[in-house]
Amino acid sequence: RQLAPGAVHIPDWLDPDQQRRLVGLCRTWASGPVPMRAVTMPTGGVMSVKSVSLGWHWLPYRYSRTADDVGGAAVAPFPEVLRTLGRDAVTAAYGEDAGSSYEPDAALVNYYDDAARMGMHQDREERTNAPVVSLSLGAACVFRFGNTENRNRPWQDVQLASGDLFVFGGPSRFAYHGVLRTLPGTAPAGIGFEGRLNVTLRQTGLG
Ligand code: MD5
Ligand code: FE
Repeated sequence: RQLAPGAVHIPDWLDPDQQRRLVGLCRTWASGPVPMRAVTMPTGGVMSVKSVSLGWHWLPYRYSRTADDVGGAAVAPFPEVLRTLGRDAVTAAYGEDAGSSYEPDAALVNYYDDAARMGMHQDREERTNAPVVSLSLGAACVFRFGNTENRNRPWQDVQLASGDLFVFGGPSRFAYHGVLRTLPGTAPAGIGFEGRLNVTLRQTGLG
């Protein structure tokens, strides 16, 4: 479950009930003040993943308090329930001391349909090296965990399934990573969702 120093995968961390509740929350967040949308990159390409942010609005390659690329509405506040979940997640991965000092202030909810993927990239918009917490819901995916140097080999391909926790911290915080494909039809029955959702929690270090 440790893929590399600081990269900890805990399969099935959320029980079915927690998964179903988090899916419900994602639905609520997706219809908040800022609509879930596909981000347009500075190159003009449109991401196949749709996303919505809480706390801070992510856009390439910065965070803002307002949705500057989609109407300018104020971003919904970062919910307390995710602060608690984030601290529990970091505790599960690294222990109490790390968990109790984790102060996430931004969440990114990514929605993948059957065709969506995410190219290899680093998450570098944050001004801290606090861990990123990743929670997967619904359909499984093939996730590529790369190295810190470039988007090429070496990498490790792992399946992330509904309820899985992945924490990326320490030397793995700025590793390249991406989502090769989702695995349609693999969402657990009773979760109320067929696609893939990923919720990431971040500590931006912004005021
Ligand atoms: C996803 N999301 O499945 C992934 C999970 C994103 C994104 O990549 O930027 O929204 S988060 C994976 C991640 C985050 C931070 C660091 C590392 C991986 N890493 O060092 O490998 O939608
Ligand atoms: Fe990322």
